[in-house]
Order: sequence, then C-alpha cells, then structure tokens
Amino acid sequence: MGDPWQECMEDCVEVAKQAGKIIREALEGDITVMHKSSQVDLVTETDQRVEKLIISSIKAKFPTHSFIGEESVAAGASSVLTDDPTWIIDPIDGTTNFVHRFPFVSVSIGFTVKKEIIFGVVYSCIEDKMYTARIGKGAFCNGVPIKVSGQEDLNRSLVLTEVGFKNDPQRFETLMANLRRIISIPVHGIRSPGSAAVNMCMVASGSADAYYHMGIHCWDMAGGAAVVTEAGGVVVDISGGPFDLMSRRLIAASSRAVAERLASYITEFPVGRDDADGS
Ligand code: LIP
Repeated sequence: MGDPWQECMEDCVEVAKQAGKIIREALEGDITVMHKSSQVDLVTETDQRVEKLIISSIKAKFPTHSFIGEESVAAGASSVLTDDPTWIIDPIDGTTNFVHRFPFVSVSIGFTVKKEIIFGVVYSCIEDKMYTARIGKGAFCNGVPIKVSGQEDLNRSLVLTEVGFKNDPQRFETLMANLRRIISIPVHGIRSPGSAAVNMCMVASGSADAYYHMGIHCWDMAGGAAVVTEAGGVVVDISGGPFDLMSRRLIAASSRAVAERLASYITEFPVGRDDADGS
C-alpha cells in the first residue's frame, strides 16, 4: 500500500497556494483591522476568508476529517485534538505583519492522525517559499531539500522569538527578563520576524539556529514543527522536555544541545493549554 496521506498533502499544498494568492491580492487593497482578545490581537476579513476557503475545499474531499482553525476557534469552535485525521490551520500566520505589509506572512497547516503530526505545509506567501515536510520523508522549500544549520553552540546562535506587549505585567516582566538574559549569554543576536511558522522554517533552513516562544497556539506550531524535525532539527517544550502540540510553548532548534541550553536560561510563565476546555 502506498502512503495513505500523500493525497492529503498534495491537496494541502494546492490549497495553501490558493490561499497565498488571496493574501497577496489583499495586500494590494485596503485592509480593515478588527481586534480579538486584546488591542494587539488583530484579525482581518482575509484571515476569515482564507480559513473558510481552506476548510471548505478540504472538507469537500475529506468529509470525515476534523479541523482546528484559528478563526473558527476565535468564533467558538473547539480546539480539542482527537485521534481523528485533523487539519490544524492558521490561515494567516503573522496577521500583524500582514496588516503592516511586513513581508513575513504565511499559511500554516499541520495534519495529525491519532494526535501525531503526519505532515506540515507552511507557505511564506510574500517570499513565495513553499515549505513541506512529511514525517520520515524530509523537509523541502519549493521542492529543494533543506536542513538545519547543525549549530551546537548557543553562543554562536542567532535566536528568534516574539517581542510583543503582554496585558499581564508579570508576564511582560518575565518576557523582557528572558530576552535580557539570552542576549547577555551572549548569543550572536535575537530577531523577531513575527510569524511563528516562518520562524520555524528559518530554523529548518539554517537561517537561524533557535526559536523560542510561550503563548502561541497549535495552529502556529503544527506545520512548522514537522518542517523543523524533518530538516534535522529538534522541537521541544520550553522546559527542554518533550514537545506537546497543545501546550502553547516550544523551542525549535538546530540541535538538542542548543535547545537544552536555551531552555536553561528561560523562566516560564503560565500560558494555559489549547485543549483546556476538553481533555
Ligand atoms: C501570531 C504568530 C506570531 C506570534 C503570535 C501569534 P497570528 O499568529 O505567528 O509570531 O508571536 O503569538 O500567534 O495570530 O498572526 O496567526
């Protein structure tokens, strides 16, 4: 028997391309910005339109599959991961970038079966880079194999993270203290491209050596996590322990040595879980 999920992956790439085209076209016109949980949690009609397109076209072919989509969850859908074949979708990863026309904007889709990631597709649609990874079969950018830098020394690493406002003053202090501690290790530098999925693909393709974040969601992580691991990198929890897709925290790195040492400098703050309403 061939690969039962190959057709799903091919369809995923096709729908990500269509989604990317819509996003690029939307950048030509006016963008109306709405807010979700806070002043800095942005959403646009394009996020909602693209998510509807992705879900409806996949559902038409695979009607029994389940979906966890960022905008569907914002509208009240469940984000509990089950054993079903499940598509985990971020229609625009980097909405703030999209709103500002800052050029790291991606469509991120991960596919799980029995809660395990089977493949990931991240389309960085302004750069026109299509990252794909099927577990066990390698990671690619526009069809060309990619691999992590292999960097083992945190002192020689370029580190990515998100720098953003937090409503909770204590979390904000911890975020800034972590940044200060990591910069002072010292590392070669810290960058913040603003799309979790693109950050992971940068680690996967060797343009950066590590990425850490607390407070993202499964739809930000699912596609990119497959790309990093298939490119020879590691994805672990922010503590350095095993990665949990629903935990809202991760380190992605070029090597276990970099991931573990980075984890030792990070003070955690509570971020809750994506599946907190169910399991
Ligand atoms: C965003 C990320 C960004 C991260 C934010 C947010 P969105 O995704 O990719 O890098 O820092 O927490 O999740 O909301 O643009 O899809």
